[in-house]
Amino acid sequence: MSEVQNNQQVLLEVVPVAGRIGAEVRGIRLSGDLDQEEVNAIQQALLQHKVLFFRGQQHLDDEEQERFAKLLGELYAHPTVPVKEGTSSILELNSEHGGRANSWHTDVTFVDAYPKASILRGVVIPAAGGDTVWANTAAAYEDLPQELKDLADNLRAIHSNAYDYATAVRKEISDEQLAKHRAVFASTVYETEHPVVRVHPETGERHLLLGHFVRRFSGFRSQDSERLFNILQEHVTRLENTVRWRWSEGDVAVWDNRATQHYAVNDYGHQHRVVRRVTLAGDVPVGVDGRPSRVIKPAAEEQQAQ
Ligand SMILES: O=C(O)CCC(=O)C(=O)O
Ligand SMILES: [Fe+2]
Repeated sequence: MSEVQNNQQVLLEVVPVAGRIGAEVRGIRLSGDLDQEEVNAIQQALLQHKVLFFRGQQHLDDEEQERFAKLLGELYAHPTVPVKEGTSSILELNSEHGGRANSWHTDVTFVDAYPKASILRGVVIPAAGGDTVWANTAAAYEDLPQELKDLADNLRAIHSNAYDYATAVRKEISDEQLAKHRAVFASTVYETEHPVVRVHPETGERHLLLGHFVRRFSGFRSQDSERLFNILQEHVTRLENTVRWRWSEGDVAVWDNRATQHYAVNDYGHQHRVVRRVTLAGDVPVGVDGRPSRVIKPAAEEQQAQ
């Protein structure tokens, strides 16, 4: 057993929540003042369990959430959605302003170096409903028959922020609000080609890299793309590969965004729900052939102009 694992055992109580993904971490008060051993133990637990839950962190405010996040990596601001006022990187999802992420995705995969992790804090939580579900994209790959693995290993997919918003049921917000949200979210159109199987830079595990930002597979007709996407994506979201969290105010979830997809269940009607997210800078994925992702939009000239 490595020293880090020893430390993890000594410093943190890590209790798995589901069989294949997710663990609750007990006995730690999150802050920007954790020591290096504690930070290492959290990083190790995160690689192992892919999403960690910390209850009872009501003492955190925006600033302290960012200070804690900085211990795990470099803060990353969303490329199009403005950060919450007074913060350097916080994205607020407020149910009253259309912040209902009820479709399966990995955060910000329309850029090449998308975030390596997200840290989400429950601020206002409905009395019932509003759970979040995460899926293990390595288990999804491992479940595939060898022939499908071979196929996926060689596929590339185009991800874009100009995706089909109408696929998520958004009856709680008006068409006007939806149009406003879309105008901000896709104010600059991003398009990136990623390998469909990403090799994790720290664990070496293979992951299906899909989710709702995928537009099509490179070189495929759209109908073929759609059918094949559904086959692979359904392996990700099989209930066996998921963990579901019932939030309380003050809970914090940290996920490895290179190893998971997530879905915010929109079952709480007009009750208020607010969560605040910090993301950490990630690196450019590589496929099993070692080929990195490739930016398509904005084109190099446009990037310089911005
Ligand atoms: O509202 C949630 O629980 C999750 C929203 C989401 O997709 C995110 O924070 O990245
Ligand atoms: Fe998300």
